[in-house]
Amino acid sequence: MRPSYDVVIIGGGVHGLAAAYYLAANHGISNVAVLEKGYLGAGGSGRNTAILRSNYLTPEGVRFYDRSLTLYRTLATDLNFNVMFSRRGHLTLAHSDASLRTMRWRAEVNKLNGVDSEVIGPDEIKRMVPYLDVSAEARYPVLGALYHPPGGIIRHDAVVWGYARGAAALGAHLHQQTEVTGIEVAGGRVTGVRTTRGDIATGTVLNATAGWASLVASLAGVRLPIQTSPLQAAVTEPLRPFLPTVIVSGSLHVYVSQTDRGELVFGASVDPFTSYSMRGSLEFIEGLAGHVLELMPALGKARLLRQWAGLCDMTPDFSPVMGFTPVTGFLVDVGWGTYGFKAGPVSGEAMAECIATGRIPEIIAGFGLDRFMSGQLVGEKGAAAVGH
Ligand code: PYC
Repeated sequence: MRPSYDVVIIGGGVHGLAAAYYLAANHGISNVAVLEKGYLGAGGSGRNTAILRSNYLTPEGVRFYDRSLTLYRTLATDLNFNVMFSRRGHLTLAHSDASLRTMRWRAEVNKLNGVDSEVIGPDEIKRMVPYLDVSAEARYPVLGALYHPPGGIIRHDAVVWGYARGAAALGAHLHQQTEVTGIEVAGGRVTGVRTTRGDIATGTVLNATAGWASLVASLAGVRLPIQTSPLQAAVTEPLRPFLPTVIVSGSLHVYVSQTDRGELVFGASVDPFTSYSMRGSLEFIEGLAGHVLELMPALGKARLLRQWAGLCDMTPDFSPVMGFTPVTGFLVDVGWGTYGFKAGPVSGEAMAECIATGRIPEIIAGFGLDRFMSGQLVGEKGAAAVGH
C-alpha cells in the first residue's frame, strides 16, 4: 500500500472496481487504490441475483440503465474475460389492473427512450414460458406482462473479477482486508483516509459501498437519506433447462431465472425492517416457496440448495445518489437499493468521468444528493425492483 494515492475508492464491488477500471482506461488515471474490508465482491456484487434490464419508469432511469446494458453487452470483449452475459428477455407480470397500467406506462417511457419493451397478454406469456400458470383459476391470475427482450442475466462474480483484473492490469492497487476507519477532512476538503492497515493521503475519496454507505459517509461528516434493509435470495439444485426468460412478479414478491448450469435463482423484495443482518430466515423461504408454486406448480419437487441475504441501501425515491457532496473531494456512488449490480458499468464510467473532469456527466445529472433539498426526486418505485 502506498502512503498516498490520487484517488481512493472505498468498496471493492462492481461499482468501485469499474470506477477504478474506467479511471485508468478512459482518463489515464491509475494511481488509484480500491479498499475493500472483506474480499472483492463480498457485498452486494456477490449476493445479487444477476438480473440485467433497463425497463425503468423514469426517463432518467431508463437512459441510465440502458447505458449499463450497452456496456454489459460488450464487457467480455472489453475486459477479455468471459462474463457469461445471456440475453434472455425479461417478463414483469401484472396481476392487477393497477400494475397493468404501470406496465403500459413503463412500456411507453421505454419506447420513447429507444428501449425495447411492450405489454403482452397471457396467451403470449404462456407460449414463452409453458410452465407458468396463467389460468384464470390462479390465486392472483396473470393479466399481462411487460416484456423486455434486451433483459437477461450474467455471471456476477465474473463481472467483479473481470473489472478487478482489468483495473489491476492498468495500474490500480486493490487492497482486500482493508477497512476504512476514518476519513480526514480539513477546511472542508478531504485530505486522507485511515484504514486498519495504515493511513493514506489523498485529495479524492469515492464512497462506492453498498450496505454501509451511510456509515462510511458519516466518517466524512456527510449525512445521507438512506435506510438499510436485507434482501434475501435462494438457489435450487440444477434442473434441466426449461425457463427461457427472467420472470418477476411484484404482487407475489418474487423473481426467478435459470442459470446456464440449470439452477433456479430466486429473490424477493427487501425484508420489511432495517437491519445489517446477512443471514437468511425460515419465514422468507416459506413465503418464497409458496409464491413460486403459485406461479409454477410443477416446481413442487425442486430442492433448494442455499439461501443468503445482501444489504440494500434504500433512498426515499428508489434512485441512487451519485456525484459530489458538500465535502470537497468526497464523492458518492451509493443508495443502490435492489438495483446496484445492473448499474455497475455505467456508474463506474460516470464516476470516473466525474473524478477526472470535475463535472457531473449528463447521464447522472438527476441523481445528485442536492435533489433531496430541492425536492426534484426521481421516483422509480414503480419499476425499481419487486413489490416495494
Ligand atoms: O431490479 O431487476 C431488479 C432486481 C432483481 C433483483 C433485485 N432487483
